Amino acid sequence: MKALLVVDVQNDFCPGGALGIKQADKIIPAINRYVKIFSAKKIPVLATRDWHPKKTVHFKKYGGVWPEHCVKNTKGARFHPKLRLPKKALLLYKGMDPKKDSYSAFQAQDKEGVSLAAFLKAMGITELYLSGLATDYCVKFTTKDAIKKSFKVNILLDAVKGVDLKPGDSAKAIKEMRNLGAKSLTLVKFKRQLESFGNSG
Ligand code: VGL
Ligand code: ZN
Repeated sequence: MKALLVVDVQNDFCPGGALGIKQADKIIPAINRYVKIFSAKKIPVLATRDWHPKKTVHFKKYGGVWPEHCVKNTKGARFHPKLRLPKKALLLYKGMDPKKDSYSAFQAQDKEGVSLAAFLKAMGITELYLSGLATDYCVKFTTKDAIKKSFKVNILLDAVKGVDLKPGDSAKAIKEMRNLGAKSLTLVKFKRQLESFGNSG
């Protein structure tokens, strides 16, 4: 069984946001296309949001590396208005702990505190398709955790974008993920694979 993971497609990570990633909004049409395809195949779609308290060591002001961003319940923390998620999408939150950075979606949980891993287990999911922001942080750390937990991972190259605090970080992250065993693909290749997808994923 497969699932599509949409990572942190939030206003603050897009141009104009507090931690705006260059051209981050350009991947949203691709994400929407993947979402449509997966939904039509009845494959679960899960979406995470970076969801910080106002005061956290994740922010520069308190010793971290980032400007204040994605503070829970603010406009910056909302999904980008162009993102189209299915009504049934599972919504997860991460970064709530004021004492640490948490980048991986495996540190995310739903409103009731159910973790990503628990959801995936309950749904019998063993293979993930990753999209969203940022390639060199959440996507990378999620991939590492997923592979450690024996999930198959596919990076949707046309549906991710990185911060590149240092130039080349995203390219390096993709190399790293592929070395760990993640596959990478784009919509064209993905559509070719579709033939082999069953209704049950
Ligand atoms: C992230 C930077 C700051 C991420 C979160 O999850 O990719 N990146 N906070
Ligand atoms: Zn953050």
